[in-house]
Amino acid sequence: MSERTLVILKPSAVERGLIGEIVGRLERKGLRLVQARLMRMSRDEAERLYSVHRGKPFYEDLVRTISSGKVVVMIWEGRSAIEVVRRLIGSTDPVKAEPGTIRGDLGLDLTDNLIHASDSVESFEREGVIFFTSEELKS
Ligand code: FUP
Repeated sequence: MSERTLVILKPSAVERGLIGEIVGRLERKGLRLVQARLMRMSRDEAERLYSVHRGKPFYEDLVRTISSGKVVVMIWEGRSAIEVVRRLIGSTDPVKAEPGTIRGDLGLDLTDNLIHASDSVESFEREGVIFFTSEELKS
């Protein structure tokens, strides 16, 4: 079933010039880009995105890192898009991410692991509205 997912290229991916590489991988898989915005994430948006991690030792670093520079916030669509994107991205820790995945091939740092993607329909519904209007989420 076709579904949508939120993907965020973190500041390190943008600074390192990896937008084309990562977007290309998602496109070549057959996913369709339906929304994209190059923007600087506010502290408030970062806190909302990572609210489930509040209180954890890496929380401050996580919020600071993702709001430290420009990010690309996107919505991708396709068959089982949430699972497909998570598999293309690889494990949270780039040290453990399989070669062939985005984090496995291009990342090394744990907190600054290049990319974020929704891990469930519920996460997408919670995260999507932080960055896109209900109109943008549908069109
Ligand atoms: P993911 O969904 O793969 O991005 O992973 P999580 O939601 O579990 O974690 C969110 C972010 O917290 C990750 F991008 C990396 C960071 N993190 C740490 O810095 N240290 C940890 O021990 C776990 C996660």
